[in-house]
Amino acid sequence: MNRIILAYSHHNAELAQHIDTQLSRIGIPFEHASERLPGELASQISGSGEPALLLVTDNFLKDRACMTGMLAAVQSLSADQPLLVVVADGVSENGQPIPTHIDRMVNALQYMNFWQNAWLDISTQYQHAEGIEKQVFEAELDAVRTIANQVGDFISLLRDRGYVSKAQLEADDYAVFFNTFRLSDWHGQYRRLVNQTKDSPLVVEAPHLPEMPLSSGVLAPEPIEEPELQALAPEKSFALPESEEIDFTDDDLESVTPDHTSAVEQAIRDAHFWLDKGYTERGIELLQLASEQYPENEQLVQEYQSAVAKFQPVVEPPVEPVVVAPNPVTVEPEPVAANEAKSYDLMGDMAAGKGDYLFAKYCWDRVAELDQAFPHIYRKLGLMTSEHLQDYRETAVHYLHKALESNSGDAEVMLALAQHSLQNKSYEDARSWYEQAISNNTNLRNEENDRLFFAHDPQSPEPQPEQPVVEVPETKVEEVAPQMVPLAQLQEKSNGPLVLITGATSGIGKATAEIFAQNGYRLILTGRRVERLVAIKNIFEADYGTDVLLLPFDVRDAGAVEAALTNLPENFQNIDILINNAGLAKGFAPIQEGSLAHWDAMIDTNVKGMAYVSRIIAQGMVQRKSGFIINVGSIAGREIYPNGNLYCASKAAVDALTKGMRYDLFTHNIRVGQVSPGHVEETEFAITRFDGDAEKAKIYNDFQPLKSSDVADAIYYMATRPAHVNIQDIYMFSTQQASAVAVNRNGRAK
Ligand code: NDP
Ligand code: 8X3
Repeated sequence: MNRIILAYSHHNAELAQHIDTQLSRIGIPFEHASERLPGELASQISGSGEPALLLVTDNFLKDRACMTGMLAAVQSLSADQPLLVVVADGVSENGQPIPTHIDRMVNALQYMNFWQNAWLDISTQYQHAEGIEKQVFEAELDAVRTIANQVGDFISLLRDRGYVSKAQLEADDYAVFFNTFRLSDWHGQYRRLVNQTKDSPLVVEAPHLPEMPLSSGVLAPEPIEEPELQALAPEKSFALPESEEIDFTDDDLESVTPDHTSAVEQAIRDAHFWLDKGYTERGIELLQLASEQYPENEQLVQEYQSAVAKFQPVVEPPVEPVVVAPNPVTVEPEPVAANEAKSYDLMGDMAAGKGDYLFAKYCWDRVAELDQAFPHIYRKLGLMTSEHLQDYRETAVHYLHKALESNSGDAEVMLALAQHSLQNKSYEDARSWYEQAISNNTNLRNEENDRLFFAHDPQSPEPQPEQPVVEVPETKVEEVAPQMVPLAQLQEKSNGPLVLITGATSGIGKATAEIFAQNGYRLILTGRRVERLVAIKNIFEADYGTDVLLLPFDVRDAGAVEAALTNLPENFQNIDILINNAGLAKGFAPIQEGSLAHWDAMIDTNVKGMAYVSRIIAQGMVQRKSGFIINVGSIAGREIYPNGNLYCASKAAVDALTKGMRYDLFTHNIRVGQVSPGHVEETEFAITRFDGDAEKAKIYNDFQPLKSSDVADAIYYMATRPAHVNIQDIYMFSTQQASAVAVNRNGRAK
């Protein structure tokens, strides 16, 4: 890594230039990225592989080119691409500052609203457009809709990752900047330069940067005269191990190496700086890093322990199940989740008010996921979906029943259920719901409803209409009623087998989710890309009537895994089948050239992530004395191939974990098996392995590999054997592959 991407909206170029000017005085090389420069801004950040400083302003959050793909770009940054987010005032057209706030979810609402309105404006234009112009508007509508859907998540992501204000950036001579990019030595140089500049401006004042057009790419750092450099004594500062430093090439600066004692002192000083300013997480992290590096230093270890004892409860509030406390005053709702639920609720109201019912459903679904007990949420979902989203009828019925769980006498909900029953030709149910509805609220009784719901009751005292208003067959109730009983169906479905699939956003995981959805299973789907999960859920609900719970989390984050899996809604707690699929390969290099970040990503995801998820799910399975865990291993766990080193090691670990878990669980009546495929296409495996390099990722062009659906098939086969059969491993290749290194690449066989 040789540069830092400085990304911003062109409206804020002046601020970006100011930061560049300040820091390039000591040779920090920035590359400017804005929506006005060639290439999509998001891919300038994610595709570069470089660390980035992102200036988030009101202009940025309201700019289509800035926001397109930005959520995915920030999510996709690898562990060795640090990101510093600086939130700063935007600029109005007449140069006035526009404050930018993202610290509360309600702030996000403002931006969600902005994009919703933008979408509505464009859709009005779209309606009046014709021909090619219509196509342009169509593409625009898609893009703006995506941003409207993502802006809230983007702001949440920034809040989760952490950000600083412009003032915090500039505090203590850009300390946060140097800490984020792990440039402690450079911080010393910078502080010294700033002090020298103050003391004797004529000698070391930074020369003015030439007027530089923003399209100039890497801005050349202002040269610092040799004598000035020598005058800068090495700062005693905490430095991370060399391998974690960014590889800048200025030899003079690299020669500055701190001795350990002073490094420890500096680490403690820096940590106190952050702790005192309220950045407890950052302070503790610094102490932790330093004490890991110098474990023999007692003072450091003590400092770390006492900081953890003093601040940790604030940093990581323990995730506790909600319990009914004797004194309601002491049960504070978790404010962030509560705010978020409120914001999505409002967002849903706005969308429904504007007739965007699908988006309203999405928002209210999020509310229900965040807080099942959110007042009236299922009522709203049920009534709106019943009235406006015909394709979601089964889902609507599910919502309505959930609504009755919190208010069993809700007459409007009952009337909606009566209408659904009528549509399903369940005339007895329809009449029964209607009778309950009108006995709870007589205002709902009218002639038309009477005609509708009593039309097929031969016992009914009500007058039979000559021409029924709705299309109903002339058959008798007894003949048709048994055909469909939605409530019974629903109960059967919500008691049906439940499958949790990790990494369901693409490839094998997604194909596996689909085959289980097609066969009537209920699903819990996980992965990091929320928008993908939402799209999959919507399709499965509409096409297969599947009950889907989405749990977006990173399997590498043990805390997130635990929080998600130990707080499952009641009807999603008894997981019958766990499919541990989330995994990846990163890099393809001999051991001596391997990237530490790649190695960490593979071991943390493929091995530790799998273990984190299995540990929690196995606890419930042991209690229930049933369950099936299927791990997605690989040929790479069985045969080693050149340059596969750490990936192969991680998959060999999956093989070992599979066997180990089987030993631990078989006496509890739990089956454990794995599927070990060779090359599989229709996945993002290769593109991920080669860091987005599409050329390198073309590894399946000259032969026919397995398809993701083939592997899904095998998994489904394993999962559906009789209870006494445990298939331990399915080792499968395409016909044109004989081993890890023997592939017939003479063209795709038909
Ligand atoms: P994909 O890249 O298409 O799918 C990988 C899935 O894993 C995605 O859904 C991704 O979701 C998820 N994932 C990755 N990292 C994480 C993480 N940190 N937290 C949560 N989810 C994560 O590739 P495949 O479908 O090919 O890969 C699935 C499994 O199959 C992997 O274990 C892989 O090793 C294995 N495999 C693949 C073969 C192949 O040739 N394709 C052959 C043999 C085995 P998101 O990015 O949204 O988080
Ligand atoms: C993926 C298959 O051969 O690329 O596990 O390792 S391979």
